[in-house]
Amino acid sequence: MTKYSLLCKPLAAIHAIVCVWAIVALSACRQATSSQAVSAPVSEVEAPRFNADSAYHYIEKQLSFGYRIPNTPAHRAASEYLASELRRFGGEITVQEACVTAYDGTVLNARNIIAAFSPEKKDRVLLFAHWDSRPYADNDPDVKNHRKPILGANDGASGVAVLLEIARQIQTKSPRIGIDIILFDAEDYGQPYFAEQPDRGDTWALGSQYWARRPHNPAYRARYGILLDMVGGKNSRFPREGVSMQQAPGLVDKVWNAARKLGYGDYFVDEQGGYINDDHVYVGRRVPSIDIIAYDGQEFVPQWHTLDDTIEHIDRATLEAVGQTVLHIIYNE
Ligand code: AHN
Ligand code: ZN
Repeated sequence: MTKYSLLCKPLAAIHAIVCVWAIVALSACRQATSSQAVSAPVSEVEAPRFNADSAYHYIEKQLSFGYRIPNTPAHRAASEYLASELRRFGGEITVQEACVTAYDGTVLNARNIIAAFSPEKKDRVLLFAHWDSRPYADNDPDVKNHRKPILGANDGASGVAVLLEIARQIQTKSPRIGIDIILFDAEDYGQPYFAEQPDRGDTWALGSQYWARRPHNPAYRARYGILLDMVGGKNSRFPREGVSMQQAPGLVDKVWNAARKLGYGDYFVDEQGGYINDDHVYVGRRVPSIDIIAYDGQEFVPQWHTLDDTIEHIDRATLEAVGQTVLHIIYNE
């Protein structure tokens, strides 16, 4: 059974959010995951094998809908597909209709797609990614493409695909804890450089901002959250992201140590990354969260916000490194 939250009232979408994300990051729950001990032994429970072919297929399937841009038929159709897959894997589905206002005043009918696995369990972990794709290729080498939409094979679809494959695995063997998966909408509708409006600074991650203000369940709790963003690029590197280190340093240690022991140390490098304004910043107001995101210290992947963010640049090996690591973590809670 799917729960739909109330449809939007247009006026409710006019809101002023005072949001300085660097401050949020500094003030967010610092010690919440300090009990996730760095030195905890890994590998007591063998996690199921993550199937990277399956995850790759979920990327192709998302791209087959076209651009997943809010207020378009392709976006709506993709949302139905994602909700139905998560339901098929045994998730209890809530589609949160979120009316949010974009940088240019456009009211977006956004949808956060939420799946609860073993909803009766009190002890829970939250996994999340964004499922929308960016309307602007504003980092494309050709300036003529800057107002064209991107397919978002890596930026969006890769994280969702890894979570769909994890959901499929959960159905065959249940971890001890309950898992929630949230696919956030309207992450990538942030203000482009060519916009005339003054930059409010909070125009990214609109779906997760909405959820942080109005979670689908007001009493929602989870031990911690893990965001997957751009987890399918060839030879990607995931340094320890700055906001994650502030919000949940123990969890960062646990995930990066597990990855190294599983043989994925070339991906999960022991380096300090930048501070990324992403869904984990806003989710972090409720649940201490980290971001696994490809970043080379200066830039995201070369195809980031370009027309080249396509399936040709997706590498199954990276999907596996991330998927297997996250499976290991959740099966050892
Ligand atoms: C900004 O570019 C402001 N934040 C990175 C978050 C992002 C964009 N993730 C994917 N696309
Ligand atoms: Zn993006």
